[in-house]
Amino acid sequence: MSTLSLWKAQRYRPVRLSLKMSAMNRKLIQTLAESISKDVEHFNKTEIECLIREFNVLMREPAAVGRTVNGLDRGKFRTILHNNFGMTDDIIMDGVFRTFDKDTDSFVNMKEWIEGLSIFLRGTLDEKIKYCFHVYDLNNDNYISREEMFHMLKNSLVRQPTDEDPDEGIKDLVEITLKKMDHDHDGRLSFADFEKAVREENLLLEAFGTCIPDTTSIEAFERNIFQEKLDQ
Ligand SMILES: [Ca+2]
Ligand SMILES: [Ca+2]
Repeated sequence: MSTLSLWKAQRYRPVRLSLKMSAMNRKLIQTLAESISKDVEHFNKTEIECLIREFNVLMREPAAVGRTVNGLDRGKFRTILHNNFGMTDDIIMDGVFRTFDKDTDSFVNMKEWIEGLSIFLRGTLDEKIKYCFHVYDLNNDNYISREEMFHMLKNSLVRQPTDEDPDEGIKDLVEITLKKMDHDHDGRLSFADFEKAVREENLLLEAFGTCIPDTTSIEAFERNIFQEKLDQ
């Protein structure tokens, strides 16, 4: 082989290889999207392909040393919520993480990411009621207790420095909220209580802290993932 043809072979082989790999990748992503789309509402197949690519980009950022991980960990997930949706409340962000991490292995895998986003970005009222209840049920026992309400409200309210006993004000707020939402008067909110109250007054959906993004940040997030990628 002449030097020139050797040079050509070396030069072109990797290119061909990477084209082949990206074709394989494309096929793999299409197959994955096909299978995920059977279980996910609100996204079409092309959108799911975009979400898979985005997930792969997010996963490429370095994980903790020496660990192979199968999804986004809590820290990475919080950063995404913070940077894209302006969330700052740690208790709420952990709650959102819990609703995404359906198999409770402490990682949000690709399917959990896409399923979670379908409700987070495009959920119906029914889906959002279930989602918010789950976010607010901090210990996962199917009730929002007085203690949980207190914990969340205390964390989310801006306190006045002049308040003598700020906890008193929050306790009052918990009691007012219970009066409004605790339909069966057992001193805690079941899913039925929560659902009934929210159907009567939609604003109560986020009674214990903002956990659904606003329209502007949803639009920006979707534009970034769907449109720009589709334009390429
Ligand atoms: Ca998981
Ligand atoms: Ca609970």
